Amino acid sequence: MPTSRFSRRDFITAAGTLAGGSLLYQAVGCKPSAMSGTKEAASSGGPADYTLTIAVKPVELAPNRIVSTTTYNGQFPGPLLRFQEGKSVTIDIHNQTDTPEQLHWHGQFLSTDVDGAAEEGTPFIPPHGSRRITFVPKPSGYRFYHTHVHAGANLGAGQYTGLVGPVYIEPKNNPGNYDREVFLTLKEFEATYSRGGDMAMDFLSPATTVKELKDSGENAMNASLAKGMPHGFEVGYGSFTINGRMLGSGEPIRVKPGERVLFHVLNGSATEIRSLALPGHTFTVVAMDGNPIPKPVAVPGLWLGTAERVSAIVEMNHPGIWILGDMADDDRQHGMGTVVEYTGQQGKPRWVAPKPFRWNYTQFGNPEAAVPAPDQVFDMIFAKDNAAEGGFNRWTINGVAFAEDHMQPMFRVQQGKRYRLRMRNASDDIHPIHLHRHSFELTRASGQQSSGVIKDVVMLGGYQEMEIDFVADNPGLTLFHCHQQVHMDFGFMALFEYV
Ligand SMILES: [Cu+2]
Repeated sequence: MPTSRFSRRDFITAAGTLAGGSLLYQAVGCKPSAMSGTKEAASSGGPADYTLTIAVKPVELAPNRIVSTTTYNGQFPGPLLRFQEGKSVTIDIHNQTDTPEQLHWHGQFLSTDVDGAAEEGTPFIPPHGSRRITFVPKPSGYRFYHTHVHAGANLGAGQYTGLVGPVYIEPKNNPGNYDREVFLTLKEFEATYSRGGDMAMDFLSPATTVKELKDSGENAMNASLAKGMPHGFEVGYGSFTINGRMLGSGEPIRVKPGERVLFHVLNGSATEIRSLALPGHTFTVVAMDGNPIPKPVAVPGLWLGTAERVSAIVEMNHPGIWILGDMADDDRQHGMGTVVEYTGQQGKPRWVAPKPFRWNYTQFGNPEAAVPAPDQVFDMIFAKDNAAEGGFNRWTINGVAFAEDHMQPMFRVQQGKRYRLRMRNASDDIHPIHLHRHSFELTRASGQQSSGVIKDVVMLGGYQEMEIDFVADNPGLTLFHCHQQVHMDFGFMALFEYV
């Protein structure tokens, strides 16, 4: 039974006293409390339910490792916002920086005036200005909020900053067989560029690549290199954190044998794919991107593309002091981990790599169940034009790079119809593909059929194919993009319009 219901007031108090600690989001033993008081005030033009202030602040990642970055409310991650499904909330957003901001409510079905994407028409939060927004949160589950501005070449802007925070929308009924919840936001800091560099994707299954896509991508790359072009810029990082603390510097997650802990894991990276394992333990995945999967599935570890979320229960049945960390040794050693400490155990935290395994989205679905036929199929080819834009790779969807002077909608949909996106990746990079204001159902990954996996971000591997379906049920301009900042900023976006 869940024991964790943070009220807004409880949260604000807790955030004030625990800021900087890795246990910030351990919601233990907080009693439910009424939310009606502030709600009435808001509807009468009084105080908002929540206030988020965007400002540059120091963030202590580890002792004597303090970075300067843009934050929500002076903390990283931003405060955990707990909403109730269907209950209107009013939020004041103050921008204390010199640049216009957008706050995107990732994974929610909102209108374009509050979704938080200028491309859809959401007004900016002006520099040194404010904006009050009101919306009805939905759907229930694990969502998040983050900045949604163009960073371009500026590694001090957009998602390279600390502008990320978790959202949990309480369902009207909340059956959950766990003892408590722990929210984990995975995030890197101190971004720099390198030329080229391979992105690991051998974790994806099926590993099938399409020869035609590979030939096309390799020919384009070889032609570019033959002209004397360098490899396009890629982003790397100097420090890696969970809940803003590097491994070894935060408070451990203290557990008792037999406890069932529900981890809500968010990859808050601007560009990276992350993994997570806990030696000797199994993750039982119950939801992906906040949406329950057809039946729980046990896996030895998690993989998350940029902006993906996984909710998984871990039964604490292997006493010791363990590192819950990224499976990439280098990233874990640079901070991507936290410590899980059983009551009464002593010693140094230990890491043991899990046996190699692959991440197959279709294992979380119903392979047998048929999905409805779509009313229309949109074919999409994603391609890379190496180093074509001032040293950055330019990205195209069906040959077109999205740009400020090139924002006309590429796809037209009609309300109520079901659409299938047949996505083909003619590049060697992995792309976490995101659709705003809607969820989609994964229907095919590298030739394997699937149903019942409902997401808002999905990783498409290099030279691979995938199909996702969505129902056009939320009118208004709808942004579709790769969630990697350095891809979306250099063309990898498109708009759907309702006609
Ligand atoms: Cu991408």
